[in-house]
Amino acid sequence: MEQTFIMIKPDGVQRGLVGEIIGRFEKKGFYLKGLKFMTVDRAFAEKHYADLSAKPFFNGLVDYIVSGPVVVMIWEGKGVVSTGRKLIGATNPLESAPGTIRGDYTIDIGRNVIHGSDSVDSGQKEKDLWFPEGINWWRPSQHSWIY
Ligand code: FUP
Repeated sequence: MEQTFIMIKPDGVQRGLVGEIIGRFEKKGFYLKGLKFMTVDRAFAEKHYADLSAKPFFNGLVDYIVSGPVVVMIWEGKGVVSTGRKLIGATNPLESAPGTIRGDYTIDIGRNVIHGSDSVDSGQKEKDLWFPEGINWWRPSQHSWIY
């Protein structure tokens, strides 16, 4: 089953948007398969955004990601990569449609609240980077006491 890596960035955590964001993914019907609250150092943030290292905004982007705790998650479900990106909205919040997370909660591209993998392949790479220990999750059917 398809999986994607989602990060609630430091501004999303500090502004109290964690529950709202998780709720949107849950209500859509995706499964939360992994979740951690963590801070990262510059080397780690640079690795995550390595593809953007030549961009003029790269250093500012790294400053932002290391500025406070982030919530990182693995979500699973049919079409979760592309539909997750639809829930998130366009990179520039001023161009994100109302009803999307960025469209509803932010106006600044440099403080755009959330990251989502842009392909199945990058989702796998980001999962390996952020969850090197793997994810430990079981289906409720294997544990009937959940019901
Ligand atoms: P996205 O996949 O929507 O997160 O967008 P990108 O991978 O293109 O960009 C990663 C992050 O870089 C964005 F979330 C915000 C930041 N960024 C800027 O700060 N300025 C820009 O002009 C473009 C991106």
